[in-house]
Amino acid sequence: MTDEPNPQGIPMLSDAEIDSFITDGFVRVPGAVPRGTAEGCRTQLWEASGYSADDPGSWIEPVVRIGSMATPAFREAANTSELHAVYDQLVGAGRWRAPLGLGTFPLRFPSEKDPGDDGWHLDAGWTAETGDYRVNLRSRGRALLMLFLFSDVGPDDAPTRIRVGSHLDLPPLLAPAGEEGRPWFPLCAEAVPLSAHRREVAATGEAGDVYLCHPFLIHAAQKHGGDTPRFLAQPPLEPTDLLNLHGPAPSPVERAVLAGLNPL
Ligand SMILES: O=C(O)CCC(=O)C(=O)O
Repeated sequence: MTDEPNPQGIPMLSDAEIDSFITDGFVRVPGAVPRGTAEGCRTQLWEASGYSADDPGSWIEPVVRIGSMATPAFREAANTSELHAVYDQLVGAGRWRAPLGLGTFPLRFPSEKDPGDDGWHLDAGWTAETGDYRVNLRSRGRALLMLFLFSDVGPDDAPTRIRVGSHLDLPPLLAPAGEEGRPWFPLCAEAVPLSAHRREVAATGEAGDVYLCHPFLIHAAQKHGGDTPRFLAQPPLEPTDLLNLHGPAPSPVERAVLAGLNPL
């Protein structure tokens, strides 16, 4: 984050961080959620999981998924002034909806078992009337993919894997499909091998860190080989409208889509 806060005294992303969001597809905001708030959220997630933090014998499955949480602690976590400032920087002021809570939460526990949900993918934008998940070039339904860390996540604690720059591979696949977009499953089947050459990084960090990712970023879960259960939320940031790819001042999310369409 830059040393120069905005006029309200809130830290902002530096120009270099915005440039790396455009080329890499993500930026980490350390301490975006105060540690005490993140710890309070984690306590509520333990209660919702049915497992006990003090009893590893109760951690039976490698992954427990919690749908959504909208208690004051989670609303606060999603809406810190620092995050609002960064949502403005990446998506545009007035172009996103303040989250009413957070979810979903894949909670990952140390285990020898295969979690069964660790395939590479991008997240879908919206659900069509037919029930199928879809994605379009103007990213209907999703302004960002966000990864909220609610536990300290080291390299062995099942950090989400990210293919750096993979969001740039999607626009040429989506452009011919126009506003209707493409069904999510066959889109992943095409995009995942295309991005296989991309460098891989792990979304490690501390409880309270948040990764803000381009909506087209290819990512994957992984098996937990460490000791500390990994607590994470992976919500979308909802847009107020579709991306505008012909405007005079494209946002960083839009600039990345344009970069994918017109590589240098
Ligand atoms: O658990 C993770 O690290 C990521 C999970 C994920 O990408 C998903 O469930 O869509």
